[in-house]
Amino acid sequence: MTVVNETHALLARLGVDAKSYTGGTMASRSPVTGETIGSLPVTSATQTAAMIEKADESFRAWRMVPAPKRGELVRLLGDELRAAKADLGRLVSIEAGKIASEGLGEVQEMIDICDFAVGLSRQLYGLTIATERPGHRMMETWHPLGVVGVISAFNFPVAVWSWNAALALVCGNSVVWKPSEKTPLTALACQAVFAKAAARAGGVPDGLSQVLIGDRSVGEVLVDHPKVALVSATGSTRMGRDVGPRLAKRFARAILELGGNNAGIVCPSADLDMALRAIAFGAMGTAGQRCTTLRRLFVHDSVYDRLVPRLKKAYESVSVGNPLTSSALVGPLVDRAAHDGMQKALAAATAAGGRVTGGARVEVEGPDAFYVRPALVEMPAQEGPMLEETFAPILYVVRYADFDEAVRLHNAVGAGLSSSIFTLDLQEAERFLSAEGSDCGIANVNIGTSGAEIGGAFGGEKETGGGRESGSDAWKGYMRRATNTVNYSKALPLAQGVSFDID
Ligand code: UN1
Repeated sequence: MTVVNETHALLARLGVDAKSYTGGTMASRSPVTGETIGSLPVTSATQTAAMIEKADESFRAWRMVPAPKRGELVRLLGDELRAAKADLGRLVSIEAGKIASEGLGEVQEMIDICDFAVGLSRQLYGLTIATERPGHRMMETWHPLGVVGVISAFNFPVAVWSWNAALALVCGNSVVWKPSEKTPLTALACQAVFAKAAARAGGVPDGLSQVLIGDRSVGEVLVDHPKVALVSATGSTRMGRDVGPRLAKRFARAILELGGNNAGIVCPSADLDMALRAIAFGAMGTAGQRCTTLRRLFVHDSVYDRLVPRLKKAYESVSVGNPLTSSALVGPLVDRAAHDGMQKALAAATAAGGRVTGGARVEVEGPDAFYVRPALVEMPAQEGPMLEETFAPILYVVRYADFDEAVRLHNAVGAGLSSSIFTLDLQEAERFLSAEGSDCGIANVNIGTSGAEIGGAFGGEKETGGGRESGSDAWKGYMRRATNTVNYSKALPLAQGVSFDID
């Protein structure tokens, strides 16, 4: 079966109407072979505005549904995702180029966040706070926020929507999603799976979850629309620099999950076998196209010559291939631009004195598919392209002698998403996690930078945008907080001892 035939068979099984991916003007292509797998009708600006109005209406009904009942919808969504896991995971592999276990893993991440959100639907707690006034009670109440806009990137085409949607829905919001124009078919599939859950749940208002198909201009309507209370946007720092100020201008909320330039430090006491595996997955997994991909590595002088030659060997031997027909560990880059960006960064690294292992294009599926051998670059110092995120499998390696200097270099980039240290020394580990250690939103010990679980808050600092999605108390970003003070006394004492007596 050709890739396009398989795609259409999967979409049909997942419940997607063929009209939504045939005969339109926006092409979806599979990075696996480079072939066009769908032609989608685009949502116009007028349609987008009408959909947002619909979502607002839907929100007004949904916010009155008790949260545990809202949780029941998300439970059924998780149930439908379990049933659809194999098909949806395969579709992710086709449209985003992920290897099978990563395509399936992404759907598992969706199932996990649904389970988390179901529990949360009975735990949207506020505090009760001691008041200074007699006969008074003070408390916090969390209310639904409104229409939540989601803008997602190609590299996690379905999981990122689910982190936002599962929380937003139990919190009483409606969701309007603008997926990456590189991965619209997986978005249509999620919407079809959602529709199945909604039909089973019953009583779900129309327009509670909607998908916009189009490019940046469609996203801009979402960002600028006065009825969108929050936009959760995942993508480049450049995109965030545009979206953030636009939202701020109209005082809408933003959850930004932008670029990462994640690093690891390998200390003298590190378990090198463990570090090797963690580095290999972190740097080469998903062909280097995760926000959390390991991009910089600082290796202590005393272990450099034991670790780096082994790493090089792994780079030379890792299997690169078609993720649909082989068990290769590294699939394709998303497109030509990704490939060109990688080659440009490698040229700049060479010019800066870097020694490159790997990095060349690998012929797998013809001229329109962009497979590469991951690149390991030994750099004389942290400079040039190492300071930027290049969304491709390039790992820059630098030697260090002094722990404080390694931490300083670690933090000396714009982004602040994920980080890790490999050490068996308690003091080094704790210092890395302390206030003077890693400045990232995620800091790990003896684990790579990527592959976070949904239970923790996900996101980062500095140019990563500061937003948090997924677990912990990230749900609070999707609700509005009201402070309520109730006077059950017969007097009216004023706070701070103020007197204001009228006769
Ligand atoms: C992303 O690349 O945008 O931690 C998200 C990870 C995944 C999520 C990555 N759970 O690598």
